[in-house]
Amino acid sequence: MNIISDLDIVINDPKLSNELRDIAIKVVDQQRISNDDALMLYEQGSLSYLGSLANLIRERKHGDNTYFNRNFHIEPTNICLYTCTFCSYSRLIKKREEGWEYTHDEIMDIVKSYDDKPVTEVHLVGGVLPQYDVKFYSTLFSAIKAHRPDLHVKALTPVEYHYIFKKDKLSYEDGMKLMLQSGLDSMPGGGAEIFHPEIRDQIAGGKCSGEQWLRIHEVWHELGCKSNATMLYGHIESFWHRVDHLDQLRQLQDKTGGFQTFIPLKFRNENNQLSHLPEVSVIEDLRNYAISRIYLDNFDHIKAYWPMIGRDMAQLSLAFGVDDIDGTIDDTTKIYSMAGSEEQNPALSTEQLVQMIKRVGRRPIERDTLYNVVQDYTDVAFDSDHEYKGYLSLPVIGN
Ligand code: V47
Ligand code: SF4
Repeated sequence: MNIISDLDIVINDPKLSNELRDIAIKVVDQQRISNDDALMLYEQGSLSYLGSLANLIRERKHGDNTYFNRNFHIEPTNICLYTCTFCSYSRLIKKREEGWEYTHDEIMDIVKSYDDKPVTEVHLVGGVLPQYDVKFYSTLFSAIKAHRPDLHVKALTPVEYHYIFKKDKLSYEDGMKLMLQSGLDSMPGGGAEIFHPEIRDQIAGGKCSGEQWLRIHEVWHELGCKSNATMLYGHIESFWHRVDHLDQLRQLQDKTGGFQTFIPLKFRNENNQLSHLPEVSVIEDLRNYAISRIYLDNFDHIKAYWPMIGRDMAQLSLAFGVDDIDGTIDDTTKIYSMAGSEEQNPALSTEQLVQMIKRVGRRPIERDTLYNVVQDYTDVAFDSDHEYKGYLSLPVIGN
């Protein structure tokens, strides 16, 4: 039987321009696309075209596997020295009494409150304050590891590291080595925003530059360690700024191979200085996931951060190149709820996450932070399975 895939239909569409057809052929032939190609995808690629190509890559790399982990978040403070215009935290510096600044012991109490829970990762990140210096974080990481050695510490971003190393007159190399020795396991992808100074200076002035962000990840990778990368899109940037951002990530990944996951972060416009900007549409979100998947051929994973975009969009994103939907996040993460994210109380049990993935015909795989498989839930039944009467194995776009 000759099965015509969605991809064949897209490529053979007589209305498709020659340029877009050539890019599609490159993708099918597993060739890298250029920056000009990426710009054309942003400017002209339809949702169905991009989705078909991104899904082809996603399924080549991972089949139906869809990864998640069991983690919890700690935000040591919601007050920050910097005043990034997109951020819903920074205004609190003037009203410090409205915020929180946890001590070492208070953070350890949060860690200990998960002692009887099967979490594998703590994701620790928050605002930048002077009392949180090299000594504070190195002592904290050591204490977490001493208390629970199996818990993966994914903590801080180059924004904090650049600030604390500068204060202590430490080089990036010496600083990151010290963090590794103290118990840091990996670095999350935050603080990247948009690298190009034309945009970065306007939305994130004063904090580490794009170049410094990339250099700290490079140093960390040279130590044999892993990290993630993000891009905050949908505010004042143009498409070419996004391509420039992706280009710099792809180049560094060619050099080090240390990135695990790319996480596009949609700008949310509540309670910040950019509230006058409309948010981009869900179509643009899906196009952006797909283009990221197509362009970043050397990244294994593309993650949709469900607390930010909501559960329905997270399900949809799995047909547009995404293969990871982050964790169970058994906590209330405030950065996003303050910025107007879809999920005001972002907590999902493992069972709910597994169901979410199964209901769009994918295989739920619990992973640890480094993508070792913890458990394949494909054949694990839950009591709530009978509640869903829909089609459990939806055909997905592309083949
Ligand atoms: O760097 C802040 C973003 C990031 C807003 O590595 C906003 O696994 C949208 O990096 N609208 C931090 N985004 C979060 C982050 C992250 C999240 C989940 C998983 C991982 C990972 C990393 O949040 C910041 C900034 O780019 N952010 N404010 C806003 N209004
Ligand atoms: Fe501070 Fe980060 Fe918010 Fe910028 S995005 S103001 S560095 S918490």
